Amino acid sequence: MADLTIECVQGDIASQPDMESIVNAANARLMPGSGVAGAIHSAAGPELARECESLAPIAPGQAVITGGYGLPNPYVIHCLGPVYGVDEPSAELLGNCYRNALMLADQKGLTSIAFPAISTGVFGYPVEEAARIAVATIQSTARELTSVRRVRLVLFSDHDLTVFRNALNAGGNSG
Ligand code: AR6
Repeated sequence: MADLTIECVQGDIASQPDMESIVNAANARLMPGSGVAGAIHSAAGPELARECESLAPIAPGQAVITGGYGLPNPYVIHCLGPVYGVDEPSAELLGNCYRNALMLADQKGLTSIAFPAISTGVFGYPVEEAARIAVATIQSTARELTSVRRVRLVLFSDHDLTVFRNALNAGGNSG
């Protein structure tokens, strides 16, 4: 499809009220953790963990969807990123996260989705490589999307924002 907007912003994934869905950098059990998973579960409240129980465990690259509960977003899409150096092939598994999350949002008829930098925290994925994979996968999946129109990449640090913006610019987009 023609008109997919991809943007990079600095911020907290749990504070993106204008997005219909946000992505959780989950663990296999879909339980609250640190980083992104901690922020999402604490904002959503305990009902999110209860819904997650019936969907777990998930495998690296997989995505599942739940409600957002106390979050400002109606939906959360939970992805399990690869642990860098452990889950192989890591680039393919990380790409699968972005692709599967986008396809799931699209199947639900959602128009917007916000991603954190999956796997680049506790799971140790180098941010430059992760940014290239994220941008390339979003761009290559774009033509299959029928309802998703806006993709936001939410980066926690200044440095990560610069890296993702550079990857997006190198890929021929602005943001
Ligand atoms: N909003 C946006 N980005 C954030 C936030 C936030 N609130 N908090 C951290 N980041 P991580 P992973 C950045 O560790 O590597 C969890 O405990 C962070 O700086 O959340 O996929 C789960 O339970 C980093 O750049 O996810 C799993 O066990 C990026 O988000 C495991 O960690 C991802 O960091 C998942 O590890």
